[in-house]
Amino acid sequence: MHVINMIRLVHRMGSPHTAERAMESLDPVGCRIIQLPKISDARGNLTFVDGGRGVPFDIKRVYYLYDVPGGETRGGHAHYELEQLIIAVSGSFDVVVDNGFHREKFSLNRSYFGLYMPQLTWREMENFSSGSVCLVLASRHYDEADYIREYGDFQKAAGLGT
Ligand code: T46
Repeated sequence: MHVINMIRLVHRMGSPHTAERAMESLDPVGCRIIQLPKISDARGNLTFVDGGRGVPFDIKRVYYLYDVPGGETRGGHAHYELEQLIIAVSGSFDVVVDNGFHREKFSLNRSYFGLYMPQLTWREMENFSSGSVCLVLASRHYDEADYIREYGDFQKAAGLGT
C-alpha cells in the first residue's frame, strides 16, 4: 500500500454520524445525508421524493428491506456504477460505508433523511431495530455484474491494492 494511502486510512468507527451531524461536514467517504421535505399536520407527517429534484441521480429502481431478524446484517459489497439513496422510513439501522481510504458509520433513524452513496462504496448494514424498514432509491436496474463482492476486488477497483 502506498504511504499516502496508509496515512489516509482513517477509521472513525467509535463515533457514528447521526444524520444531523453529518449534514454539517462533507463525509470523507463521499457519502452525504440529504434532507427530504417533511410536511406535518394534525394527521401526521408526509415526506416525498421528487425525481430530478434533490436526489443526485435519475431513479431507476426502488426496493426495500424489512423483517430483518435481530442481529442480522445486509450488504457486504460495493457496486461499480450504482448510486443509491438509503432511507430508514421506519425504525433505525446503521450503515458502515468505506471507500477504501476511510470507513464511517451512519446511524439512520429519521424518515426524512436519506444517505446518498456514490459508486464504489463498500457498505455494511447492521443493528436493525425491530420492525425497521429500509427504503432504497437506486440509479440503475438490478444487475449482478455491477456487484463487487470481494473486498480485495473492491480495493483494486478503487485504485488500491495490487
Ligand atoms: C444495498 C443494500 C442496502 C434482486 O433480484 N433485485 C434487487 O433489486 C435487489 C436489491 C436484490 N435482488 C436479489 C439478489 C439476491 O438474490 O435479492 C437477493 C438479495 O440481494 P442482496 O444480497 O444484494 O441484498 P442486500 O440487502 O445484501 O443488499 C441490497 C443491495 O444489493 C445493495 O446494493 O446497498 O441492499
